[in-house]
Amino acid sequence: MTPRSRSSRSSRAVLAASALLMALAGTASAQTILKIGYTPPKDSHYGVGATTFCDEVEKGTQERYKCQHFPSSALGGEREMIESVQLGTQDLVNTSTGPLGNFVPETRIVDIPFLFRDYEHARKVMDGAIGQDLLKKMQAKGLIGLAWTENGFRHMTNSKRPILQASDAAGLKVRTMENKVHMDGYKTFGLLPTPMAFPELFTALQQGTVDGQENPIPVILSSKFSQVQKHLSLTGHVYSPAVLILSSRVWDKLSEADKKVFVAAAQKATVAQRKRVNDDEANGITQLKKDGMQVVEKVDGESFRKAVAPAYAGFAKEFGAERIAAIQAVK
Ligand code: EAX
Repeated sequence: MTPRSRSSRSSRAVLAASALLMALAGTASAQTILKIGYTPPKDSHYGVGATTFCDEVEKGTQERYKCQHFPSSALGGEREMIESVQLGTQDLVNTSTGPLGNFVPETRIVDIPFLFRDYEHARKVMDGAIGQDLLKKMQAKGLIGLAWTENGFRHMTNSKRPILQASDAAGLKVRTMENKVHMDGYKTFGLLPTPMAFPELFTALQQGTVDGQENPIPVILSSKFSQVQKHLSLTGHVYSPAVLILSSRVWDKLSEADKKVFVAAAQKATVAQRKRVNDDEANGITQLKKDGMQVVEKVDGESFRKAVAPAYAGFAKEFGAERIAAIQAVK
């Protein structure tokens, strides 16, 4: 063997090795890990929605995108997470509309108490032209609303007394989300609204900083509020939408094909998350009773509707009476 052929053979080997290294490095750098956060635990409607979304994105992009989950407020409350998604330091959030109106004022309209008749009505509005238009409004704020998921109809819990009608709610100090529309509405029930981020809520209930709170059954269940609250009343006083938001920093880098994958994945997440809401609504009350809660199932809803009716004048002024009417008219 001539020295020359030996050197060419070893340089071929070097080339092959470096090609292999490049291929390995290529694989590694082509995979993007997306950070997704939500306030309830992984075993909740939010976790189900997030997991469905991530599985679909992973499949649809041949694992070029994967998720890392941050459940149980590991990245902060919903306001903080929306801020981080806006900055691009967090990629995704599955959040209620609680603090969203502070970023995208147009979305506030869906937070009006007693606006939606039932789940069917609410889902139809969110999936229809009105809801889809609101998703688009987020874009100007660096937030890509991929799909409306769902939190659920909110009910009141407290440590003081059963709430059968609005007058029973009067005087209770109740934690609310950082949401002015909710607070304006709840004041008409006589409640003393105390806005607070979700991560602080369990301790506040435990220590008696507030008498009560309001949340959908899936949140009451997954956050174990039965440990710190005696009374649950099925007031269903407001629908709480949720939304899967992607940072525009990620969105802007996606190919057209990947954008379609992300949106379709979010729509599948919506179906899965709502199904879990349905299941929790169907089975959760029995569980909460077993856990020791006293549940008022037949609440005098009319007394609440009557109380909030005068506040609708203010809502009409803020959002336009015709916009409110358009939502109510969806059948
Ligand atoms: O979105 O803050 C709340 O009460 C929300 O319902 C909760 O974070 C789930």
